[in-house]
Amino acid sequence: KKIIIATSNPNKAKEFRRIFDETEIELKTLLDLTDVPEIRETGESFKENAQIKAHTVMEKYKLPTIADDSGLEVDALFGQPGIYSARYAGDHNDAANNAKLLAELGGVPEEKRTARFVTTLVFANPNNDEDLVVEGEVKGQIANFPQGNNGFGYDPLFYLPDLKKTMAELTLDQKNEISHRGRAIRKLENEWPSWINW
Ligand code: ITT
Repeated sequence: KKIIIATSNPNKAKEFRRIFDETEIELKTLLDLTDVPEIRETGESFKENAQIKAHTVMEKYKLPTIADDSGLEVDALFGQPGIYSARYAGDHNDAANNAKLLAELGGVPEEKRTARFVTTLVFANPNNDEDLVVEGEVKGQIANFPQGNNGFGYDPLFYLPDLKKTMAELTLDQKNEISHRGRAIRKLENEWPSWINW
């Protein structure tokens, strides 16, 4: 059985693969497919954008499709960068995004640097009328400088006080255990087998 993960982000793909590894499902991402349709993320929420990605891809390939729309919400920035996380500093460039985030938070003291990562997963299937939608989040704070080489995006700046590490200092498995995406994927794993009409 095949499921498409409607992402072109290789790091997201890795996190999904690790978790679906123990099943007999064959995962394909947009990096494995040809003729990928243009996806216009014009929604106003993580859920709307995930729905757009899931449905654009499902319509094209007629296969069950999961999309992930995710981002970082920083309290001192009133929830920014939010749905604009990928392109916060212009083009999708993680280093520039992190530099911009640090600049925006210049002078903000530690106790006010609270933030959360959030993800919404939308599972769309040709034989189901309604999508399956789940969310996951993890709370942390924005560090004063980047630390760690694992993960992607804002991981080097996302500090987890309980672990005394940034997300980029965790292994892939450790990240999946506590991350917004790991949590959302586990909810999806519990719910999709009884939802899907193959
Ligand atoms: P796809 O749309 O192809 O899935 P994308 O990277 O453009 O890939 P989003 O539009 O959902 O995906 O943007 C998510 C951005 O939020 C991502 O590029 C990172 O900057 C940030 N982000 C999301 N999850 C993250 C994580 O686990 N660690 C670090 N940053 C993350």
